[in-house]
Amino acid sequence: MARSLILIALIVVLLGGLFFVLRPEKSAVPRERTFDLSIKGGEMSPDEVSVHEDDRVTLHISSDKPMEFHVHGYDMEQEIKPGAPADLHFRADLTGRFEMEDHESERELGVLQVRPR
Ligand SMILES: [Cu+2]
Repeated sequence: MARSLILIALIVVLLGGLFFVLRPEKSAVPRERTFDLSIKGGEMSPDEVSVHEDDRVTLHISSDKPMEFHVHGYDMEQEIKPGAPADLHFRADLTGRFEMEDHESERELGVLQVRPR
């Protein structure tokens, strides 16, 4: 009885290990990624967004002041007003590091990092 329990436990551990070893690389398949970006007093939190090439990205942006959110490289702009968060949707088809900036204050807020797949 004890022996078969040990055997079952061993098999469970082995299968668990196999699952870990054989599971697909997390970055192998494009994913849906959503980030909540909050801008307060000219600082954005988080100030870095990191995704993989071809991920489908949603930036949900809120700000305590009216602003013009700009993602360089992708050249997307979005007006944000206090109390009215807005979303930016895009496919991360350009790799590299891109500045995110407030054109209202011409302030760098953070960086979008897109890693090659
Ligand atoms: Cu800009």
